[in-house]
Amino acid sequence: MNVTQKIQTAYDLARERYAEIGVDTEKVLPQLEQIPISIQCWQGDDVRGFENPEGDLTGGIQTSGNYPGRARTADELRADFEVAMAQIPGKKRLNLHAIYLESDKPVERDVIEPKHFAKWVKWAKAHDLGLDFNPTCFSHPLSEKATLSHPDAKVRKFWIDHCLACRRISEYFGVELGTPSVMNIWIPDGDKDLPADRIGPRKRLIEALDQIIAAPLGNHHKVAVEGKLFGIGAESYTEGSNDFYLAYAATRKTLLCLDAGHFHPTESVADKISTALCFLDEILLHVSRPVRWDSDHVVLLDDPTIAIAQEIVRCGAISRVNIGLDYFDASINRIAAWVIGARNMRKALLLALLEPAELQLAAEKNYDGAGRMALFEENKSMPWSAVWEYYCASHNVPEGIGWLQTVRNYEKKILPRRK
Ligand code: RNT
Ligand code: ZN
Repeated sequence: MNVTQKIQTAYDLARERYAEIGVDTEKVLPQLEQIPISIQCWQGDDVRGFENPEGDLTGGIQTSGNYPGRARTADELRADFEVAMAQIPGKKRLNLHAIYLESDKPVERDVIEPKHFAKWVKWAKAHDLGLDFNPTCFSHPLSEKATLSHPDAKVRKFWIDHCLACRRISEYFGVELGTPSVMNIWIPDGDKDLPADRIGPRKRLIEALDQIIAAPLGNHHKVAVEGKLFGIGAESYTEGSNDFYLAYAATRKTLLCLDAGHFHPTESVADKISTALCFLDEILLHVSRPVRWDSDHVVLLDDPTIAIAQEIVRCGAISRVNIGLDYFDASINRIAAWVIGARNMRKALLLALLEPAELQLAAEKNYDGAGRMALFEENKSMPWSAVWEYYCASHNVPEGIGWLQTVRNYEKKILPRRK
């Protein structure tokens, strides 16, 4: 316990204020602590992985910036992640991509095996982390034109086999770590310009996905599918649109992944959560921050992020929404980027749990629009930060910006060695 008198006093006052609006902070905090956030490994090394770290990042996603200190090996990535983890309160998972395998000799993606991830599993066990997974259907010579929807059956088969291999690895994670692993399929397939045939590739994609999910593999992993509106170089068409995958997930009983950066700027991603939950048992989120054409800026404590957290809580769906982060920023300290985004997601969840839900619902039931609006607005100035500081301090995580010094000290110590 690192709770100073100042933090305790502020918390006691805040707790009383929340009690007045029917919120029990003592009940909220253990709940908050238990919500897992799956943190993306790829923030630590600009989505390079260890299959071919010098190769180009393709598939219409990009990291910009050349901040020094990128992790070059799995050991470096793990060491960096440990520093980040210590600054982030609450239950955490790590989200890996297939290219983060560890092997002495090159292994083609269609034949990767659980053994290539054995070191990750051992480390995850030691740190009480669940592992999630992703086939890597980009940054590869065979992904240049298309992957699961490629017109050439041989190329399609390569990617189907890759996804099947990934399902075995994801299942292995789930078995070993005792917590189901979510395996998310995202493919970059699309077109820069107006296609003459939009339905053919979509039908091929359905067929490929059906083959991937046909193999029964135990129930320690779950498959999710992630849609996207457009990518760099695929501005006019992506066959794996949100509509496509929503229908696919609903008819096949997979999870749907909603990436906050994959929609039109004026669409509310939060609003999609309740719709998806009406038709699917579970969903996956890639919490991210879209900025103009980029879908992957560091997550801030902004209105869209708070709205997402509110929807999860308001829908009573904490156990049905797998929260993952998806952003990659190479222009700032990468460990700090991890910490800032993950702390913000946790703060958004706290804000959502601290809402005066009963009062809000009562106002709505009475069609008391002014009352509901007043509650929403007054809630914004409630002393939630006192609750946050108490929460962090009581879990031995820095309550404020103190974490940055730790990250900077680590940076000073390790950066010179990574030139
Ligand atoms: C790309 C998707 C996808 C990737 C990661 C690296 O637009 O969001 O989730 O960001 O798989
Ligand atoms: Zn994503």
